[in-house]
Amino acid sequence: MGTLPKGQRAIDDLPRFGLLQFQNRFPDRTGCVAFEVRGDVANPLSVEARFLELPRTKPVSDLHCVTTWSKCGLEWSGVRFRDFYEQLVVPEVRPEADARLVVFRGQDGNRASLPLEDLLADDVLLADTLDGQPLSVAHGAPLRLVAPGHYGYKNIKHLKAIEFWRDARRCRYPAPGFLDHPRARVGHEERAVGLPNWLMRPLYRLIIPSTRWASRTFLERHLRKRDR
Ligand SMILES: Nc1nc2c(c(=O)[nH]1)N[C@H]1C(S)=C(S)[C@@H](COP(=O)(O)O)O[C@H]1N2
Ligand SMILES: [Mo]
Repeated sequence: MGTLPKGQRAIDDLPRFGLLQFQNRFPDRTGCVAFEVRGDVANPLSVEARFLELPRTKPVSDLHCVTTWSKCGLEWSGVRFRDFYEQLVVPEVRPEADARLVVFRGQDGNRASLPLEDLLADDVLLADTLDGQPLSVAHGAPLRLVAPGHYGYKNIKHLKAIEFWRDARRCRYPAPGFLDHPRARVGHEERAVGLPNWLMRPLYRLIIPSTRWASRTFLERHLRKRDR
């Protein structure tokens, strides 16, 4: 077994996880991949079938939540963000040269931003399957970002839009700003802005059990209603 990044602890399951205000919100459209590409761009585009023409890859990676849990060895598949950017975004959507801040928006209202340079790394994926199955509602149907080098909260699920902006103020994180590190690199333990990790780790650990419980309870209720 490899060693985990600093401050992380391995768990055996993959919980549905996230900020309290999104735990009772669910995607309307989960059947097939469909999202908007827009921002400071020449030609905004709705992507559906075009996604299926992009080259696919099947990486294994670890998911590191900023609250300190890590789930190792997740088998995703999908399209490398870099291939999506180079083969579809650059030639067709044509972002302005300095539009290098990328915002991801989920159908549940959650959102996050990352610098374009971080997203062009080899291991960043737009994933539509986990363990060989289409993504579940719990884990991001129909499409999610998988950026293993960045804390979980940057890995937006249920993607409905990917935006390329010049200005970082385009994305207001749905929690106090100091909890949104502009890069949130796991390897540099960029957990919060201006607060030390010795403080953030135990505070975050406290909220894991209640978040797990609430996320699961809301999901079960949603699936029962949906399947009735
Ligand atoms: N749309 C959306 N994406 C999201 C979240 C969310 O609540 N909504 N939670 C984030 C957080 S905090 C984490 S740790 C991971 C958890 O992914 P999982 O629920 O598949 O385990 O998703 C991230 N992406
Ligand atoms: Mo998280």
